[in-house]
Formats: sequence, C-alpha cells, structure tokens
Amino acid sequence: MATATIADDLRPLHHPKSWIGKYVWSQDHKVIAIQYSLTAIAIGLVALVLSGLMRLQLGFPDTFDFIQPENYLQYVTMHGMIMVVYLLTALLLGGFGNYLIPLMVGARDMVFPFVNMLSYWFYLLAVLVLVASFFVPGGPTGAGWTLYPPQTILEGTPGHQYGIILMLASLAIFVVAFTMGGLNYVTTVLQARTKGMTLMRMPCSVWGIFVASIMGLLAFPALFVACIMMLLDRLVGTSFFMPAIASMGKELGYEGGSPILFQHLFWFFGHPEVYIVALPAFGIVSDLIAVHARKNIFGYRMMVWAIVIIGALSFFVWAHHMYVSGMNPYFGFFFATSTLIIAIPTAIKVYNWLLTLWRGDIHLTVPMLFAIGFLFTFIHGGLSGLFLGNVSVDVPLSDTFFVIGHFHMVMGVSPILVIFGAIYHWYPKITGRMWNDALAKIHFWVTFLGVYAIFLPMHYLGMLGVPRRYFALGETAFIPPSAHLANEWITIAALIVFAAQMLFFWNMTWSLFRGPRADPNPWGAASLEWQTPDTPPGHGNWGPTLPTVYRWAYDYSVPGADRDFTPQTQPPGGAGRYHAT
Ligand code: HEM
Ligand SMILES: [Cu+2]
Repeated sequence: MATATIADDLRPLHHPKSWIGKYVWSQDHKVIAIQYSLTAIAIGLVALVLSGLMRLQLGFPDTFDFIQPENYLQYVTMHGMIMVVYLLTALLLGGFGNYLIPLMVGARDMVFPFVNMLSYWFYLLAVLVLVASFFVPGGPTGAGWTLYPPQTILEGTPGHQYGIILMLASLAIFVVAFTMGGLNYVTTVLQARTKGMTLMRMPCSVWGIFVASIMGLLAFPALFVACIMMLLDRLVGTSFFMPAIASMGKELGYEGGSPILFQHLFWFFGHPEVYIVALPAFGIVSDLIAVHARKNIFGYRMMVWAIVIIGALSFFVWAHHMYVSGMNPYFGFFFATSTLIIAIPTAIKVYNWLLTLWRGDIHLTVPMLFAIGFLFTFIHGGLSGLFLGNVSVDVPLSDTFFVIGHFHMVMGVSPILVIFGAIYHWYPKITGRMWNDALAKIHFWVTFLGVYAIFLPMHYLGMLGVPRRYFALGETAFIPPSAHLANEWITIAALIVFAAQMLFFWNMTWSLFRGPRADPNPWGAASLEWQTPDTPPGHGNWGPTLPTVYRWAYDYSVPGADRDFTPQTQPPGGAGRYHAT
C-alpha cells in the first residue's frame, strides 16, 4: 500500500507553542532524532574515555596507580555495553531512524509521535540509571559486557552490590524505550509512505533501518527476560541461572539453575544485535556510495533482499559465541554452518558496493571517504570472522585479543565510520550549514589510519595468546617482548585517534554557528529528504502538500537527463527516465 494514510493537511500534527514544547517535550521526529543522537554521543564519549583508560593501563602497566584490577574490569564492562547498546543502537535507530524514515518515505512524522517522544525519555532514563552505577558503593559492574552468571552476581566480581542491579535495570528500561521507537519505525514504513513510494522505491537506508527495527523487536525481548530473571536471582534468591554453588567458602542457597541458559538468551539477543547495528550501516553506506559516485546502487533488489536474508539468518547463529561453553558439540557443527552461510549475502553486498564504485564518477567527498573506509574495515573484520566461525579455529582464539581485534574492526569501527560519513552527509540538511572540509579530511585520515594502527596489532597479540579482560600480563613466559611493544604502540595510536575526534566535535559545533549556509541539496541527491521545501525542514516536513514519488531513489547520471540526478519527485517523461518498479 503506497498511499499516504496520514492526511495531507497539517492539522492532525501536534503544534507546540512554547520553547519547551518545541525542544524538550517535542513530538517532532527531527527533534527527537537530535535528542537521541546527542544523548548517545554524550554517553559514547564516556565509553571512549574508558577505552582510553584501559589502553593507558595496557600500554603502560604499573604507571597509573588509580587504575586497579577491579577498575579495569569495570571499564571493560561499561565500555563494551555502552558502545554496543547505548551508543550504536541508540544512534543508528533512535537517531538516524527517527530523522530519516519520515523524510525518506515522504511522511509528516512518525505514526505515533507521542510514543516516539516517550521512547526518547525512557532511553534517557536508561542512560541515567546506567551512569548512576558509577556513583554507588562498589561502583559499576565488572562482569564483562556479556554479564555471564554465576560470576556476575558473586561477591568476587566488582559492582556485585549495586552496579549489577543498576545495569540490569537500565537494560530493561532500554528495551522498553527501544520497543516504543521500533514499533514506530516499522509502522511508519508500512503505513505512512507517500503516494508513489512503493517498498521497492525506498532508499537502502530505510530498508536497513526497517529490517533492523523488526529484528530489534524480536531480539530485545530475550535480553529483557534475561535481565529480569537475573535480577530475581540477585534480589530474591531465585535460581534461574544460578547453580548450586559455594562462594568464598560458604554455600549460597542457590540450586539447579542453568548458567548456559543465560548465555543462550544473551546471545539470542547479542548476535542479532550485531546486525541491528550493521544493517542500518549497510543501508546508509549504500546510499552514500551511490550519491557520491553518481551511480545507481548496483543490484538494488539484490541489496534489499540481502538485508532481509541477513536479518533472518542472523537469528540462527547465536551459539557461535558459545563454542567454549561446554554445549553439545553437534550444536557447534550446526552453528558454524549457519554462520558461514551468512557470508554469502554479506559478500553479495560487498561485491555490489564495489560494482557501484566501478566506473562511477567518484567524488572523494568526506562522506565518500568514510564510506570507502568502511569497505576496508568491514572486509577485514569480516575475513577474520570467517576464521572464528569455525569451531576448531575459534577454540584456541576465544578469549584472546584476536577476538577483540575482530569485533572492533567489524562492529566497532565499521559502523562508526558509516556514522561519521552519514553525519557529514546529512549535516547540511539537519542544520542548514556546511562544515569545514579541511578539518573533516584530517579527521577522516587520522581516524582511518589510526584504527588500523590500533586494531591490526591486536590480531597478532591474540595469536600469541594474549588473553582479553586481563589487567596486566606480568612476567608471562609465553609472551615475547614484542607484545609489550605492540601494546605501547596501540595505546599511542589510540590517544592520537582520540585527539582527532576532538577535531570532529570542534568542526560540528563551530560550523553550527559559523559555517557557511548550505545549499538545500549540496550533493545533488535524488532521494526525498533532499527535496523538502525548507532546509532544515520545518515541522510537518513538506509544507502544504505531501510530495508525490515517481521513481526510485537512484536515478543518477541517466543518459539524456538534463542533470546528473533526477529527484524522486520528478514526473516521468521529459528529463528523467522512468524506473519501472
Ligand atoms: C578507538 C576506539 C576503541 C578502543 C581504543 C577500544 C579499546 C578496547 C579495549 C582495550 C577493550 C578491552 C580489551 C580487554 O581487555 O578485554 C575493549 C573491549 C570492548 N570494546 Fe572497545 N574500543 C574502542 C571502540 C569500541 C567500539 C566503537 C565498540 C562498539 C562496538 C567497542 C566495543 C567493545 C566491546 C563489546 C568490548 C568487550 C567488552 C568485554 O570484554 O566485556 N569498542 N575495547
Ligand atoms: Cu555473533
């Protein structure tokens, strides 16, 4: 169904009167997107600082007295959880999802604006509860971001007093927030597309965010129940996950619970989560590449189906995180096979990105640089994943820095590069201003080369057998001096990369006030969000009438057209070619 179900006139929209109504209790998807993004970036900065502290300790052990072993574990945990859930998920779906979906499908807003607003405030609450754990006695939990029982709630684990309770509560609140947002994103895509916007005319960005939202709605409940059940184990002494166990010489009164059950629930959420982050990034990077190479995305239908298939398959691979858990070995065989099958649609996407670039009119703009950077890091991270997907290779590498190098490349750095590219790409639409090109290019090069300097040597460390989540290596016989050298090098590279991020923040803030006024469509993009009557778009997005869509979002360099792009709103005949989907 491609017709708009939200009426063409603006009256049904809630028009705020006061400043507070407009910017604080706002129901406008664009304002909510900014609120989500700024909160996610703020808490992401905390995670970045924590990784800096970890790197200082690993690069220069015995130098920083204020970092004790228990602090290190707390940093690891909070860094990992914040990065994955509170930064990447919130920014890609709550931030980009909110901003882009209505604008790209030609809607005035999300279908349930009030629920959308609530989603943000619950998210903020989740962040505040999480931050509170830094200030309670015992500090935040040091259980590792995977929160495996039984150690998570045992006395020897940092933050077992209150930190773990706040972490579990915060995650549960996050799931509530995500559900309210996710229902909106899915419903808006299905019900509020403007006239002519068929599903197969939607830009890849919307497809990625749409499928990721459906996945979130299916995967997050597993995390939710795991959190509630563990809270009960911790607070009222149930034994869902806790086996009969003695700790520090005393029996704890738990009986019969299954720690492995927790791992299954966690990874039933945790693996799809990787794609909840990756699919929006896949979609967005497809659009960046098409716009900045002035070509249609190669194999659009294949790209869309690959997103759908990857999303579906990723629910059948979760136990590749559990090869060393002691589960039945036949499971390992099944999950290794399903894991490696995902490589097929993923490789198709990579080929199609490269084929889009092939003979394109490549503009090496900053968004394009970040998109190409993503291709590098994603391919490298994906290749090491092919190794780890095999049980016999994973067993010795599990719990070493090889895994740290792998997943930072593929799900840490890759989506972050897309996010940077996307911020540079849409900044002129969001703010009406242009950023400083020279600063942005320095930011790109230092970040791109820097992440290689940081994460490639980690693979080497892992192959030496350097374990993850270790405060210090000490005098360990099997670890050669080169490992210590590599650790120093990584730390120095990380500090340089941090400095480059400050350039980014400076550029974004300064340009907001001083940047030159941006053209309404500086990249010559064909998709709908660039065709709004105002830049930045006003409340209701489209002025008096909703746009009508006549073609897909990728009519670039069409032979015979008068420009090298034909907007989706341009009727067939005359200048543009009609794309028959
Ligand atoms: C320059 C940026 C970053 C640096 C220097 C960095 C560094 C680190 C370090 C040193 C560890 C701990 C290794 C250990 O002892 O086990 C770690 C763990 C982790 N990082 Fe990062 N990281 C960065 C960015 C990211 C990003 C963007 C993500 C997003 C996915 C991320 C996700 C994680 C996760 C999930 C863990 C595992 C935590 C655990 O073992 O419980 N990191 N990182
Ligand atoms: Cu996985």
